[in-house]
Amino acid sequence: MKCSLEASSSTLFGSKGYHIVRTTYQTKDALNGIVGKHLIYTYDNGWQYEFYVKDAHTLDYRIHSGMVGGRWVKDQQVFIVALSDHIFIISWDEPTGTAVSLAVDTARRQVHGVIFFPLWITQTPEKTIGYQNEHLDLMRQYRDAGPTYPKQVVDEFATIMFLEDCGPDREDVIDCAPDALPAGYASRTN
Ligand code: FER
Repeated sequence: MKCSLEASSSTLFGSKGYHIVRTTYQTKDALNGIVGKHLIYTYDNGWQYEFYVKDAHTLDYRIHSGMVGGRWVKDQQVFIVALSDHIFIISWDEPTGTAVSLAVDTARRQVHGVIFFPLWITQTPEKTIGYQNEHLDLMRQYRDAGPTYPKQVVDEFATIMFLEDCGPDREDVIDCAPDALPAGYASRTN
């Protein structure tokens, strides 16, 4: 694994909406095993999720069931690192204030997710359901209004039921609400 392509401290605000500092970087090739992948997976608590890695820092996703089932998002900016050629960590902070870190093992077809929900989502999850991209300012208002604490930390394993390589930069992989999909879409296995 190639590391330390660039060893510098970088600070940026702006498009990501928050503040990230990282000291070392991997080469883009390190992410070849995850960019373009499309996964449908089910957590051990029964929650079913789907994501598509559109490029090395962009995720589209749908939530089929669970506390915020019905929620879907395009162009979430994320941080992806490789731990091996088939193990990746994808982490991000949502406009809602939910923070997520997913460890994805494409060879063993396993995910481990840690989701840190602010208290307002646990209390009123329905506020976050739907197509987030049309309500980004509202989500930030809810986030800033809180309450944030105590957070609900969901620490769960999931099994990848469906995995395909769509290649990068596609807008048609995730482009409608979960309930607009054809019957059986999310229960496919391969
Ligand atoms: C996941 C767990 C949580 C995931 C997304 C989330 C795309 C996001 C949750 C939220 O913002 O409510 O596995 O995959």
